[in-house]
Amino acid sequence: MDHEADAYRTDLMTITRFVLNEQSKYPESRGDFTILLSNIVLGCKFVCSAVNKAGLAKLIGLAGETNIQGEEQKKLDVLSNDVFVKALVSSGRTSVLVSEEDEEATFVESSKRGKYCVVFDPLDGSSNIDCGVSIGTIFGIYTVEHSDEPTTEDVLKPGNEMVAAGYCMYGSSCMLVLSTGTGVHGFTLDPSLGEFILTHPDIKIPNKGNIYSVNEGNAQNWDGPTTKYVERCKYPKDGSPAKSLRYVGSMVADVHRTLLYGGIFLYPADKKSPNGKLRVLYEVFPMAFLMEQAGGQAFTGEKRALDLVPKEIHERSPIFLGSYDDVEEIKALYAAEEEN
Ligand code: AFP
Repeated sequence: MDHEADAYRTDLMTITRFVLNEQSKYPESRGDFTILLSNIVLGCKFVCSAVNKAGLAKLIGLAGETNIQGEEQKKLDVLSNDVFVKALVSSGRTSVLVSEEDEEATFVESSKRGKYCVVFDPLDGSSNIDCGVSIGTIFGIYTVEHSDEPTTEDVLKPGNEMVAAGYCMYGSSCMLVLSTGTGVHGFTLDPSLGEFILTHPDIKIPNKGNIYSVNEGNAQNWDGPTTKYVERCKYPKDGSPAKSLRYVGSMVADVHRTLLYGGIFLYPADKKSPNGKLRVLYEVFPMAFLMEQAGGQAFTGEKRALDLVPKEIHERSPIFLGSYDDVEEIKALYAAEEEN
């Protein structure tokens, strides 16, 4: 056994250390956010372990329930939702929870209430579970106005009021990407330690990328600007090389790649789904928050994504997010269409 190397590992920047360091910059802080985050981290570790064991534990398969989006729930979705709801409530730091899996918001009982609201998709990309493709948890955190009387209004706020957002990707490695409003940082789970270690400090998305990511099967129903944009990706007019297409169909995986390599992820409106598919509170907002914090942009086809004000907790919105210059291009196409 290499004791010297082992001792060196205790010097690593774990996510808990990282958040405690951040907290120490705010002398008035009482550690509530650190406690909340450590409960989210616990939930992620639990789901990661369940995802890894899914085949073994025969967790895969339908649980016989249908969620409010009309999708069949898989056992892992049900489990992940239970894991996060319990972890968040028991943190004693939350008042309102909104989960993709629950039709109504959950209001935490008064004895366990705290000053935060958490919106989350406990297991996004669940149609990819059975074939072992990367899936993930997405979350966003707000502060509550009056923790003695929380209401749905506490989460029906624009994304620019989020205090933190992140996702955990259960892939070839388990990675948690987090922003508390001061940049984006990536932590990889070291399974032997059970700790998330800072492996990707201060992630910055390249200003321009050579990958576009979209479900092209919907192309016949797209609007003009999206059609034009994708056409340009394939047949650039300025003589630059065509962009590559990559699409997993699991938002966490597609956005993670976009964040690290640059490029653009699109889930536009189409004739069949005029509001697109992705949910504002727990898909669009957290990913838009991370993109902006990494130096990219997120646009809905009408406005900056984080300026949307949702009216319902499960509202959807079209979304174009990624490298700054790539999003600028699609914004210009929408602006041109408006002028005509
Ligand atoms: P599932 O959870 O049903 O697999 O949906 C995943 C998702 O919400 C998001 O993660 C993907 O980006 C998007 O839907 C993929 O949608 P399409 O299958 O329509 O391309």
